[in-house]
Amino acid sequence: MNVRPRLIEEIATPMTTPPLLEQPAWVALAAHRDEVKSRHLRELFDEDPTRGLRYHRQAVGLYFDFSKNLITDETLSLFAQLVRDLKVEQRRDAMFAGEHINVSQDRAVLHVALRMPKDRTLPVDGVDVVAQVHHVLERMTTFANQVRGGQWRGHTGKPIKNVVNVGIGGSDLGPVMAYEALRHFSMRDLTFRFVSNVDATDFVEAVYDLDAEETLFIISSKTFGTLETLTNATSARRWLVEHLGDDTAVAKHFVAVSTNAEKVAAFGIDVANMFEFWDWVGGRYSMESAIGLSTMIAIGPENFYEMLAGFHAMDEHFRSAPFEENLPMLLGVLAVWNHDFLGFPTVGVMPYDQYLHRLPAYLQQLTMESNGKHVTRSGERVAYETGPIYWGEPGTNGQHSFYQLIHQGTTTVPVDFIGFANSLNPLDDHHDILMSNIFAQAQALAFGKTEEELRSEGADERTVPHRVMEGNRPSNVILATELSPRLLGSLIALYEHSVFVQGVIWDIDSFDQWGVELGKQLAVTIIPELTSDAPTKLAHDSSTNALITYYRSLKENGRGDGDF
Ligand code: G6Q
Repeated sequence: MNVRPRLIEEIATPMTTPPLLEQPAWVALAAHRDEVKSRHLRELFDEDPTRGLRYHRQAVGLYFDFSKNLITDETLSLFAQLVRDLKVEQRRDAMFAGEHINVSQDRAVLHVALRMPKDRTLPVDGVDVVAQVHHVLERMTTFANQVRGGQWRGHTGKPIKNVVNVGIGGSDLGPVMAYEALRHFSMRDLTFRFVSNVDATDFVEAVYDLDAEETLFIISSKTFGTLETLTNATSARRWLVEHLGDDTAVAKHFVAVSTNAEKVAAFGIDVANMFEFWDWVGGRYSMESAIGLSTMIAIGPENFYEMLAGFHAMDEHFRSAPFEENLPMLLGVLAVWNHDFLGFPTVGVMPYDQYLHRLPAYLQQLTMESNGKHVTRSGERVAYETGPIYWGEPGTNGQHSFYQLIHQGTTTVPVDFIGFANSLNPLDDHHDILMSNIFAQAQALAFGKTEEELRSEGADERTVPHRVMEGNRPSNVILATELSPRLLGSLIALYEHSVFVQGVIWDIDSFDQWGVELGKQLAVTIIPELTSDAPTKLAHDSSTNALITYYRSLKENGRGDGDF
């Protein structure tokens, strides 16, 4: 497959299709919403006893039940039309073909190439990216095996026992989420730590009990220019050199993961110890690239390849299944339905699996950094809601705190419940208790509890209004056999592609992140103003001026009573 990358103008201005709000299917969905909004999930389930089965799909090891959404067959067929009219499938194919669909950065978006099998080829701009990917995977494999096998020795000859990933955002959340998720498969005599925050506490606590002689730092940064990561990496280098008393120790204790060999070398890491990736891998889509080096060391190359196979299986499903059977398409359009048509501003992601406790944070970046955009691909202000807020906590913990609002608050929160048939740590009846809560919570959210039911249960009349659960609150349930590297890959790819589908519908660039870039620049101008010898006259707004001045005086005299 060899494609001519389309010119940026060709992609950014596909004005053969009318804007979203004028799309006939969108207009029809808006009218349809008014009908559906008056319905209750109780009625919809009563009218169709097969609903729970009809609105479920199975693919790539996942059972996806979306029956407890406020939808009918018409909702799905209107979305099928919308997806067709907006050429979502063609845009998907353009991504897989390496076209520059990240329009504002004029880049291909090819995380799907990171998990293509070795026998595939994908020439982009004349280079086979699959061959590049596998070349790096092989280098990672050799290195991971050396560390795991104790052949990679530190400066004093001791094998590595501790691996510290230093990175932030996409260079941290994937590695930490994957390590936690797959800890069961990890090599238990290695210790893994993840340092992301520029708050020194993060670094100091991470290395507090580590022996420098046995510690390997993986400096993960796509650009190798991110202030937080470079600050932490510099502190890590100083810590190591202080402990080992020799500058040359860096060679055996630091490796880099980056796209920027020059900056890696300038930092003092031998590029022979650099694992490469490419500008067509977005940070939040990079956990299965070399950014996953810590994951590979933890779970071993074989399991890492299994994870890649899981990603790839979902890629193939997304690429080939018709809309009606396509899990990412369905998850994506349901998110648009709940957000744009029913007006629900957030999505709760509740994994009922302790190993997935960092999944909500990971998905928060994936979804909100991708689809938190206010202009279309051609730069027009959008006239509709784009990305919802994602948040969540593992069950059952959340049930004892914020689920109250989900059940009885005035805001509706659609929930994605994620659970497994088998526990990796079977212990008495823990797992059935855990899973009974998914089923019960989804049921209670959908069907609620009426006054009549409460009275028939003998509830004290005064408490009846307080105990009523209106129900009609949507949820998805995603079930799988058990958490495994392969399953994790498929689950992440499901969300990645669902984000893609939403982004195409909203006609936004899901693959840039100018808001994050802004954050990287803003602090830099203020840093020099926080030192005691900086000029006292500041040129910001009055609030920022006062805050900086107060901070400086508090820092200098401990009382904050300086002249501000
Ligand atoms: C991800 C974002 C962002 C990025 C970090 C770290 O999609 O671009 O979270 O991953 O800002 O950037 P570096 O990897 O370049 O240090």
